[in-house]
Amino acid sequence: MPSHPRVPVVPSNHFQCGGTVKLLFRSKIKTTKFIVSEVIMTITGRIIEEQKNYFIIDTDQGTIRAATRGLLKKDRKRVCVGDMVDCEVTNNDTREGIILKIHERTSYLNRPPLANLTQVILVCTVKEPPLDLEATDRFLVCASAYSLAPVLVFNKNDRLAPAESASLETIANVYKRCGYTVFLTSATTGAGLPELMQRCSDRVSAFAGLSGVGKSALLSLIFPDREFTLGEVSGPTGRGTHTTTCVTLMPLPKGGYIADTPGLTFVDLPPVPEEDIATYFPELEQQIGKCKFNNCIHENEPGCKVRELVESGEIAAWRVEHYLKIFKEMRERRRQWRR
Ligand SMILES: Nc1nc2c(ncn2[C@@H]2O[C@H](COP(=O)(O)OP(=O)(O)O)[C@@H](O)[C@H]2O)c(=O)[nH]1
Ligand SMILES: [Mg+2]
Ligand SMILES: [Zn+2]
Repeated sequence: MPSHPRVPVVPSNHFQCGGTVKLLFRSKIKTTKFIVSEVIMTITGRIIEEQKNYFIIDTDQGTIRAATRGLLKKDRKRVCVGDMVDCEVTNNDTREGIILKIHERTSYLNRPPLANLTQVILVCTVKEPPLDLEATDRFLVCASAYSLAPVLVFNKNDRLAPAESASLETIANVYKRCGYTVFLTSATTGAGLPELMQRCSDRVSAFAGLSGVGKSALLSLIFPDREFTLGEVSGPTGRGTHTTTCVTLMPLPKGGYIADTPGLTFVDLPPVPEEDIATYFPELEQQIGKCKFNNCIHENEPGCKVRELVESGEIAAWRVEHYLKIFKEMRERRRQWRR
């Protein structure tokens, strides 16, 4: 028997060392010799699916099925799809392991539970269903309030008459001037798809939008090997007939994931102080401090810089209208809490 710690021989079917794989050694002292009794391999990955007693973890060495018994009880309850975790691989043949640690999250949505989402993609159409700019602006405020980068996709562009295309162009330019990322796509012709896919790589994205705008059609182009039901009727509210309780993250070939959350609506704004609402409208945020009154809400106060820019056509009047509507709603909400 050697008198030194034995160097463990990692069987060839084990993970290769490197990348995010770490090897730890649990040694036991037996008389005067060290004998490596166990090799613990920890690997970092992202939870992409929740199953009955397991989570499916996507790692750069393939997927593993991991239980949460390595976690404290309070952490076991909160772990969810999207979380980055460290796992101990307990059986490399069956690709099983246990989760040891949850990494800190960058964002969290609770309905459906989803951690570390980086961007939300609002799919809309000019017609079928008709474009609702107020809902679009609410969505943008909502995404920013949750610290998620919003992306706007105007789909079904193959269906537009020249005049409709021109007015969409005007609207898209308003959003682009504000600094938003905008794509014009068609799931029928594939137009705009490469640009949208490029934007999704290395990010964790979720699609949102009304029923019928073409979310499933776009996803079926992005993931040709998966099945998506098109034209699914999803109830009078457009929120779907059944609530999605479990989310799955679909890995993209070039890195990144897209969540299959058909029910992500984002219509309920989180509580935000009304005076902060302007900071969620980039073109209004840029005017902070430029109005005559420093508490100007840009409604009809004298010396309002925002009104001046609306007059000169630099700021879209409808954006300011939507801002004011949300501002007043938030003010009302806050007054009600005070009662
Ligand atoms: N002409 C045209 N039809 C589309 C486009 N995208 C989706 N559709 C159709 O619109 C309907 C609703 O699409 P679907 O993907 O199910 O919408 P979802 O409810 O947002 O998932 C289906 O019949 C699709 O074939 C598009 O870009 N152009
Ligand atoms: Mg769908
Ligand atoms: Zn003002």
